[in-house]
Amino acid sequence: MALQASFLVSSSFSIPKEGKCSASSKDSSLFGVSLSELVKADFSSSALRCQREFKQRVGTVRAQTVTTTPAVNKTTPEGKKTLRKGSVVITGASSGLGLATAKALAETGKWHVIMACRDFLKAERAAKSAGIAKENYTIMHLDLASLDSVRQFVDNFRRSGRPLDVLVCNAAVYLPTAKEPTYTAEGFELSVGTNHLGHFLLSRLLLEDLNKSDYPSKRLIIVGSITGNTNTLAGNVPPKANLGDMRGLAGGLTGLNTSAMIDGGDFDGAKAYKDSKVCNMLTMQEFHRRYHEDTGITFASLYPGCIATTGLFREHIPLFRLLFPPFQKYITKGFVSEEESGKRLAQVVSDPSLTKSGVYWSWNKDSASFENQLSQEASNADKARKVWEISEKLVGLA
Ligand code: LMG
Ligand code: NDP
Ligand code: PMR
Repeated sequence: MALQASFLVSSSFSIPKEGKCSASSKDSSLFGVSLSELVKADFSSSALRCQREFKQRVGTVRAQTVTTTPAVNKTTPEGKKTLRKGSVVITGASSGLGLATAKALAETGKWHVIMACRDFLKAERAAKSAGIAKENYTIMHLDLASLDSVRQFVDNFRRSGRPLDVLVCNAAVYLPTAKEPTYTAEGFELSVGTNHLGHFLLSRLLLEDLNKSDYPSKRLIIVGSITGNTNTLAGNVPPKANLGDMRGLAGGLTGLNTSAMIDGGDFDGAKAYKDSKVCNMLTMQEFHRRYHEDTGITFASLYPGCIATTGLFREHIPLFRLLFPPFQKYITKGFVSEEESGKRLAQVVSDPSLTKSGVYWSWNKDSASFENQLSQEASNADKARKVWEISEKLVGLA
């Protein structure tokens, strides 16, 4: 229903082709140093330090035989090698950005999409109504609000025998009107538990599978957002993201003896969402620092534009849902259609020119991609390490 409603909304307005990213849509050189330079300068020593750890944890994978179809498996009569179909897992592909990305990739005929969704029937209906051809997708159950379900998904995926070439962590919940926190199966506040911790466990486990793939460009993508970045106007709309000293996260976000919020403050659903997006962007960078050099995997995040018609706003008050799309279209001009956002994320999945790791991608008003600058907090290496270390304890990896 939410999906149909959002399609109705989007088709009843004229949709501009390009999204504009407001304050953030400036070149990253605005701040003098590009993100890539920062990454090189700050992270080379920690990358070396982490190589050892990586070899201990993941290195054994290399010794195993790869049983999947070789990536380059056909030779055309002209002697050109062709690539097998890529295999991409997209979480939350039953609506919005995830569905649009699945459609964009499937339509190229070069990708098989594993739609990792919590509601099988909804996903099946969504795939059908989006017109995705049967042979181009598989739906597999994944509820990110349960760590058991994440582990079960990983087992099922491995049993399917498919290679993993790209993982897209896209699913999210946004609970702006909630007065009290709600919780995941393990008792973590639901927004951070789903958007960050569920994806954290999933991507840590599937790193091994990505590493096994012989696909020429392997990628792990975590969807971020402008609203988690306080170096933009949108990121300064209260409540602002702020992880503080992470005392709430360290306490497990239980809302019992500790706060349900990462910074230990009072519960605020909109802030919890924005904090979760900061965690997503920090996690991407920590992956990059720890594993890029050794694995060659590209780690990336992005802000796809303001897709004001998606199910993300389903919990917001009706007046907001009514006014938000025209506000973004005509006033901020940050609006982007679901279709356009899907093309953007599909680019980050498969475009041969977007292989750089450690990057937060955005698009300018002509829909051209550029490396954007993250806020101070969302690019703080110490915070990234701390989020990583606390999160691995919470999800049972350490
Ligand atoms: C808080 O709400 C929540 O309480 C909190 O829980 C959390 O969710 C947080 O950050 C998330 O939000 C704040 C929100 C609540 O209020 C706002 O921030 C107001 C902005 C909402 C965005 C919609 C703006 C709508 C502007 C209307 C423009 C329509 C334009 C069409 C134009 C076409 C022209 C060519 O508030 C709401 O959710 C309800 C929204 C109430 C709207 C109040 C309207 C004030 C409008 C002032 C703008 C004037 C613009 C005039 C435009 C005229 C153009 C000619
Ligand atoms: P939607 O609500 O349309 O899509 C979110 C998806 O996540 C749905 O498929 C939903 O499943 C799924 N999901 C929610 N909870 C779980 C769970 N526990 N387990 C598995 N899947 C779950 O929102 P969007 O498409 O807008 O959001 C996609 C991503 O884009 C999010 O990461 C969001 O933060 C990001 N983003 C969105 C922006 C926007 O303007 N909309 C802007 C910037 C970033 P179900 O269909 O079953 O509800
Ligand atoms: Mg925001 C100036 C540009 C701009 C952009 C690109 C966004 C994106 N927003 C902008 C501006 C403003 N917003 C302004 C000036 C206001 C005050 C009127 C405003 C308000 C606002 C609200 C209440 N905006 C919101 C909300 C939400 O509830 C959304 C949110 O914060 O979700 C966490 C939201 C968003 N604005 C955006 C984007 C992309 C969102 C969705 C957030 C996300 O998915 O991360």
